[in-house]
Amino acid sequence: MYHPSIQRSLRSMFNGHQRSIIQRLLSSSSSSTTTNYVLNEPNEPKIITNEIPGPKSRKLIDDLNKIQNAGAIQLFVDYEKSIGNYLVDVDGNTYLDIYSQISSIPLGYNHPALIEAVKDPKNISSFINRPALGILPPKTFNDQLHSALLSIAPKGLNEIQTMACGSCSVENALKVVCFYYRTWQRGQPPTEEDMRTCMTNEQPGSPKLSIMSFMGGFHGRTFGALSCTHSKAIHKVDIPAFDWPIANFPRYKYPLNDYLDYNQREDDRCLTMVEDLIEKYSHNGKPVAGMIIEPIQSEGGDYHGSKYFFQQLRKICTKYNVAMVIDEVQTGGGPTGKYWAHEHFEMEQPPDIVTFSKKMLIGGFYYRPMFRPDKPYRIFNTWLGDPSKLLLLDQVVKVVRKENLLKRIEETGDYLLKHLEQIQNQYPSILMNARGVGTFCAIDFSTPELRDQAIRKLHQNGVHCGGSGTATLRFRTTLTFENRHVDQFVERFDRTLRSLSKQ
Ligand code: PSZ
Repeated sequence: MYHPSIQRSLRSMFNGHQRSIIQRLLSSSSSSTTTNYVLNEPNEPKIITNEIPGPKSRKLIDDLNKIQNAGAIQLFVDYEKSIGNYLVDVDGNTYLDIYSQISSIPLGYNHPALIEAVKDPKNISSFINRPALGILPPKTFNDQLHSALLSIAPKGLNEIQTMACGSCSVENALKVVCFYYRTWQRGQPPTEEDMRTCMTNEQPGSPKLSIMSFMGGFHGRTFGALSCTHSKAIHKVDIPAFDWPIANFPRYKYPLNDYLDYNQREDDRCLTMVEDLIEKYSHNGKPVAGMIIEPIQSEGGDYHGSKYFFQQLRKICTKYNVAMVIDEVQTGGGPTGKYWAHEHFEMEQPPDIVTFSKKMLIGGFYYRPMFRPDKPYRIFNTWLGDPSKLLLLDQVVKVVRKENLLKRIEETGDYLLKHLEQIQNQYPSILMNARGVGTFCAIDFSTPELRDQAIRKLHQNGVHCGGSGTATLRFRTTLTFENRHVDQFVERFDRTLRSLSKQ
């Protein structure tokens, strides 16, 4: 039981408005053990300002711009009023949100299951005492890891390391790859000479190893991750980069069934390049210790790789002892209809490491037991994540299981893709290449300008959305996205396209 003063502060934790929202959400949701939660969503989007951003957003953007570069800010948001798949901005505009904070909101805004977790008095200490997880984890930590993370682990990846964000997960996964590779090369732990030379960034302690990545990939903006990122120049310019091999990721022609031969040759071209680069870098004294790859290139423009491509890639990695790191930061957590997009590929062996963040609410990576670092403190930082996020993730995983949301995402995704295909047939000079798995869908515009205009008009028509690559509209929905949301999108997309084609 909590000390009376903590109980008092608990009672006063929410102001009147917040209490009424929570009351409303909870009263409309039934108990979590019997029926599903009901999201008290608005009926449809509603835009009330003449321009977007509206005047209140614009004022806040101007004010923020006085103290930082606020050029990327689109809107200021009222997160208290946003519910489920609807985002409400400070001007009172309500948007259907198909972007969900760059794919990072699993169940929608203010989901009652998460509010319950925050309200539960026994969770308070988790929210206010953020521990240094690597040295002083809370008594509940092991149970949390099992229940929130290991219960949904990709097959064969039985160990887990938490982190704070996606880039941090990638950086540390790449370090694990290098530990493993050097230990394998040497056949023993680091020697005295390794320990001495690493201090001045010299060989052999700081070895000449490389990590393969793919053109068009995105893995984060920190130094190591940025060397593996090849989506946009503005991410990389002015930053020193490692000389690491960059292979091509397939670029298919759609519809896939009309271009089977072409696409097969494209797979083989990229696979040959991968093997050639592994051999070239090995001859040049920078052996490839690992490769990092997204199951679907997400930032880079929603480029998919086939089952065959990934199955062959896994074989190549095994052949050359190259660790296969699959970056599921954007694809993981359910939007493809499976927790892990790479599971669609049915590779004969699992990847060696899988990184995650975004919809998982906490960052981190799963790894095969042989990749466990040999010594403590080799993978370490102050927070190593945040157990309060594990509490929330645990609720998410329970809701997904109970409400069968992955199955529903698969169905909603089929419905969405069918509509995208219909729309592209209606506007063949503007739209092409509708594609996707689950609701992780995308469609290309004939030019970047048209795509950008469409996004602006969609905002005005009440859809919050974003692009990927240069001319692509991407779908990054929550896991509670349903057919009726698709219908609302389709109606507004059609209106948008009609006005574009009249220009
Ligand atoms: O512009 C940016 O920095 C963006 S926009 C979307 C992302 C980053 N995604 C992050 C991301 C990702 O999609 C993949 C596949 N890997 C790593 C990352 C990095 O995650 P964060 O942003 O959490 O560091």
